[in-house]
Amino acid sequence: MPRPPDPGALERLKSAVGAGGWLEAPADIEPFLRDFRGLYRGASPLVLLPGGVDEVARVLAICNHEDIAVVPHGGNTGYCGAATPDESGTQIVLSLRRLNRIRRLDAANNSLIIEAGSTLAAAQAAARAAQRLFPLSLGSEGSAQIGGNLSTNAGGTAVLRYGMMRDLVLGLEVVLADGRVMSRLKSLRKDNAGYDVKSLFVGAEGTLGVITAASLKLFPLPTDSATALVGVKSPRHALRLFEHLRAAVGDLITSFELMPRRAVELTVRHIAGVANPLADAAPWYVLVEISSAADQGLPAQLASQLAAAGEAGAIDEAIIATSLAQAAAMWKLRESVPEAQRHHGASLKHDVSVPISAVPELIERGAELVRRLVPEGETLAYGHMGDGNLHFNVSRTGPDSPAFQARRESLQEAIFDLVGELGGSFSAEHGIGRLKAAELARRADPVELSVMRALKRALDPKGIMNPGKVLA
Ligand code: 2HG
Ligand code: ZN
Repeated sequence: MPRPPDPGALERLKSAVGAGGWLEAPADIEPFLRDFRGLYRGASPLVLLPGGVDEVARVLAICNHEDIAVVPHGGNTGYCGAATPDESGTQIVLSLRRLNRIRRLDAANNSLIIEAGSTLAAAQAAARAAQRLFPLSLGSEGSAQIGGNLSTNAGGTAVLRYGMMRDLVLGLEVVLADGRVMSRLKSLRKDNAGYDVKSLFVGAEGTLGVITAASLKLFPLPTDSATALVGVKSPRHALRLFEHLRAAVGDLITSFELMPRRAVELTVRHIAGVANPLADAAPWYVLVEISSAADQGLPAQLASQLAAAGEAGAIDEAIIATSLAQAAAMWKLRESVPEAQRHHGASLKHDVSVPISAVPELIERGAELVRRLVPEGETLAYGHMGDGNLHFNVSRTGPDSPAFQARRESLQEAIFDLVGELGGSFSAEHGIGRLKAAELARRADPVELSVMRALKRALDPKGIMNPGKVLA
């Protein structure tokens, strides 16, 4: 069991990272104590900012020896509180932000070795500079860090085509809880040398070790693409459109995002520079993008497929972006929905996934649950329909209130039960962190949970790595 660090241990930790590698003044450490959503406010005696993997290794060796709990910290954009220390004031925060070098880009091998504290945007830019694509794409990519993307197994808007972060990893460098460094940074598509150990650290949210660098997969840079905003009558119509496009253009679909009218209205109202390019207010909207690394006349293809979908009654209206700026404006409309929801008022959030065929049923039955259990709320279910991941959120106009928050548990229980019934997951792309740790303990398959606990004991026998997260 971790215990409070004594002054001597704190001094040893500071000298392990050297001058400029630690913070302890209350004003300096404040930003590390709050999570992005403001759900948690922790305390910590020390924030460490190691400058290299050797320093991370020294820090963990000391913490393991002294039984000091460590909370790895990336860009602090997570939704489940995984990067925030608890309230005890005994946990050390380990920020990876100084590990931000690009170690190697091999264009011929389509791979990039990059350190964990680099932002996702920096990884994308490095790939682009070499005429390659690193496809993970999220609203917070300017501040989210690669280590956090890996540790939460981040998803985003291109999962349908390229997969989640786990699918984009070729190798990892990880510092284990006892300070040993696992250097498994090979950039191979085929490597069957034993168990897939690196995969354990993806989605582990810093509970098994600290990821310090990764070898990531790159792809050809798309040179042809088409983006459209489509108005549809219902999620069932959106599903018909999806099936139509899948049959017509197959794997060229990169993104297929669903939004209700209310989400579009709130975004136009609250976010400067956002407009709805469609003439009529549709009940639901789909943002679809198709792309290819070979010139295939995609705008014309998308136009003719949308026309066919219109004739078949799947869609009501559509506009295809005629410039990169117009496509970017459509993306801004979609990516600003969470911020618009924040401006609008309090919200109850559920990051869930179901098979795409069950998305309409989830929305219909979920909205019914909201009407029954949260009469003062309104459903705002939007997200990555193409991969079955919805942010089934409930908004309340105006400030938060104890009455609204008091509905949280019963609604969450009902939504997660519904998701389970539909063969889905109560945690799709935002992770478990502290927020959903109790749910995982209740909802995971008991045998799978016992395997997770056995892995935790094996890799972190003293329980110093991010205690209270994932496995409560
Ligand atoms: C998105 O898809 C993000 O925009 C955030 O995952 C979702 O705020 C949310 O609920
Ligand atoms: Zn999302």
